[in-house]
Parts: sequence; structure tokens; C-alpha cells
Amino acid sequence: MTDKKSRNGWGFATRALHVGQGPDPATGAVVQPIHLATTFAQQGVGKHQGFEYSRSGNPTRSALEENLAALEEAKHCLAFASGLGAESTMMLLLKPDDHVVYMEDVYGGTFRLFDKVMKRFGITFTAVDATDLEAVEDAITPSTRLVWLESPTNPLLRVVDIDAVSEVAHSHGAMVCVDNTFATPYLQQPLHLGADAVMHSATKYIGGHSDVVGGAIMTSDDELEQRLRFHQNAIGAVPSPFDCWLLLRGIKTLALRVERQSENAMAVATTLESNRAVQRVHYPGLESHAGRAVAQRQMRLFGGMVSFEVKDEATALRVLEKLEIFALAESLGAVESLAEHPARMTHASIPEAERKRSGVGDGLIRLSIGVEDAADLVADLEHALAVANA
Ligand code: P1T
Repeated sequence: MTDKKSRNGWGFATRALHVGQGPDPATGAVVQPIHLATTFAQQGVGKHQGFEYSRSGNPTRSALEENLAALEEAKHCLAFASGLGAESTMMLLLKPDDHVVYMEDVYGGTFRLFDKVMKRFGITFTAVDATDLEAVEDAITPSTRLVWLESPTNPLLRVVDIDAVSEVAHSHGAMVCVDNTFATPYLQQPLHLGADAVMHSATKYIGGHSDVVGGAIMTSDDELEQRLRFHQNAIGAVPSPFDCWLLLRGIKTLALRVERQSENAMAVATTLESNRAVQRVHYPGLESHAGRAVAQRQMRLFGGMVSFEVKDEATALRVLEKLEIFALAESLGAVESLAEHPARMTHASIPEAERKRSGVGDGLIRLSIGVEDAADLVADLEHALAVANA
């Protein structure tokens, strides 16, 4: 668990606060201005200061992109209106008959994009257990252009060895994109583990306050950046200047939040594991977790997401209703703790048989751990489990 330095030697927290976030050269304001202008005056046709029209580029968005690139230690970043806006732009780099291999346990909306939208354009998909290198290798065909990973996964917190999968993918000429939403750039930097691109739902930890939807792709590959930049403008799934500003504001405390969330998550996971009403706990920091060693190697801490299984759906729904501090809500990564039922909520778009095959059962509850006092979160869960099982 190393603290990688940026190109200019700054640590993560310093980059988060100072890259793209410096005082405004025009006024000295220490906080980035929000540039709402949709268009920019030109001194002569084509003679401008880098901005023409805000879909193609906007100064507040450029500040965010510069900052996010520094967080992943990437050469480039492109910001989008949502995580799915980022994903769909990446998918539209593909063409009919191209093939994608993806980790079977992914966010339900990612599955829906692949299954219900991209397949219509003639792109084919194969789900694999990417914790099994042989399964990845077997799934790759001569048409495979992309291997799509999540790690830790949503909602089962499975951990993929990004380095090893990247090596397999590259040996077959496929590129690797990692959805790094759950880990955050503070805990894991997939580009240093061999991935070609990183994608984020910035709605989650990067924003961190449940008040902005956003997405991003980072890469150090100049050609990939050029293609993405063209498609970012051509497709137009760009964030508003205010959304970019909210993300920049959230990023200032990303490291602090994720440290506290990881600490709280460990306390919650440990307590749940000793509760008799809980059948299984999924948290990469637990000794019982199959991916713990890989997580320890490729992540700084184990993160703020925990999921656990109770005996059936009825019990899971009762637990969720009895929680007082955890809000029953989709989404994750914010300062306040959230709880949800993947089968009926975030992963409802996955057909039941497929969902169960990937291990997302009816008794599964997913927790996004916030920055509250750990003792209160533990007490809330223990109380809800006791009442639900009374
Ligand atoms: O919601 P949006 O910003 O479009 O991001 C989609 C997305 C992509 N990848 C991962 C790993 C995600 O978790 C998400 C969104 N997830 C939820 C809303 C959720 O509750 O799981």
C-alpha cells in the first residue's frame, strides 16, 4: 500500500487541493469561479483563448479535468454528465462485431447499458468471473477489443487482480478499462496497475455529498484521449459548470472522507461478522474475504462499502425499514450512510437468473458507510437486525 507521488512530487491530498484548484489568475479568488458562459468571443475566426463553445470545452470543466487527471496520475481526463454518460461515450468508440469481456458483478445500470443498448449496435458481450484469470483468457476472442472491470465490484465487493487481467488482455490486443468508483483514486490507481483507462461515477465518492451527478474517464494514452475527446463533443454528455464546481469542492476532502469511511466500514464489517442473524459479510478488509490479499496489494485501504446477507428477502426488507441512521436509498460514497437492497433496487435491471448466478441474492443488503461515529452505525445495524429477527 504505497503512497504514489504525482509527476511533480506532490502527495494525493495536496494534488486534490491544488491542481486545477489554484487561485484564479484574473482575480486572485482562491476558489475556482463558475464559468456559466455557453460561448466565448473570438478575436478573429478561430482566434480564441482555448474555448469556443461550452459543449466542446469550458474553463470550469477544464479545471475539474486537470484535477481529476492528477488524482489518477493520468495525462488526461474527460468529464461527463454522469457515470453512465462516461461509460456510453467509451462504448461508442466500438463498432459492430466488436466484443467486450466484462466482470460479471457490475453495477446494474452498466449491465443495462451493455445488454439493452449497446447490443443493438452489434457489439457483443461476455460476462466472466474476472477473479479467475483462466475464465478471462477463455472468454477473449479475436474480436475482443475491451475488457471492462470493476474492483471492488458493486455490490459484492469482489476484488479483481487488475495487473494480472491487464496482462492477459494486452497479450490478446484488448484494452482494459476499470470502473474505479468504489475504490476512488485515493485508494487505487488502475493506470499504475496496467489498465488503459479508468472510469468513475463521480456522483459517488468524488462528489461525496449526494448533491451532484457526474462521471469521468482518465487515460494516459494520447490516441485514446483524442478519440474520447472527439466523442465527448460529438455525443455531448457533458457536465454543467456548476456540477464541475461542486465536484471540485467535494474533491478537497476526498482523502479525509475515504479514510474515515474505510475505518468505519472495518468496524461495521467486523461487528456484522459476529452477528448471528448475518449469514455472510462481504468486505475486502476481512480475513474471510477471498480477495483480501489482492486488495491489500493494489489498494491503500479497503474502502467504505460493505454488503452482507441475511436469511431471506423479507428479513432484508425488514432490516432496511428498521434502520434509523442509514437512509434507505440508492447511490453511495457520500458523507451520510446509506443502505439498499440490490436485488430490488440498484441491480433490478439484471434478469433474476443472471443476478443470482453472479451471487446477488434476495437476502443481500448493501451499505455505503458514511463519516458518522462508528459506534452509532454499529448500534443502528445491531438494533435493526435484532428487531427484524424478533
Ligand atoms: O449514476 P451514474 O453517475 O451514472 O453512475 C453509474 C455507475 C457506474 N459505476 C458504478 C460502479 C456505479 O455504482 C454507478 C452508479 N451506482 C449507483 C447509483 C448505485 O447505487 O450503485
